[in-house]
Amino acid sequence: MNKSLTIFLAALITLFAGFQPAIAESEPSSLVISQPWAAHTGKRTMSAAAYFTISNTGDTADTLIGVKSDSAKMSTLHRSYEKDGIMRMDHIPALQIPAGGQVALSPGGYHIMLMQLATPLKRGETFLLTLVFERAGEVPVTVNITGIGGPEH
Ligand SMILES: [Cu+2]
Repeated sequence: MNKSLTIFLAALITLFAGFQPAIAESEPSSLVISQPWAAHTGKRTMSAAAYFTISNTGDTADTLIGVKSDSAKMSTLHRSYEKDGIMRMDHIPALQIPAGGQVALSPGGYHIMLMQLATPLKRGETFLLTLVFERAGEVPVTVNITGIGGPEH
């Protein structure tokens, strides 16, 4: 190796050694995700909703800012609401989980919307979601596929 190349490489290594990633480092998660479920779907159904409860046992609020899943082309956070007697739903960009508090995703309210499912959801099987939180980072969730009425049905 010639001398100038050695100096160049040394400079490069020094540069990278001093490089700090811009993203915040994840801290141990104080979030607990309980009873994740989604109802099974028919063969031609293209979308589904997933539900669970997020509890924040820590003393700092955290915010759900994204969802990822290989089981659908698009997975987003949605909120259902009723207007003029019609159920509608909206995409919401983020959901805050207060310190020491909990937020439930349940039918008629918040849910994870899965659009363009890769395969129909079969009762008794599971699929993986990755929740992305501002502080806790990525939190994997295994969702149980249940009957239409939820975990008890
Ligand atoms: Cu939805």
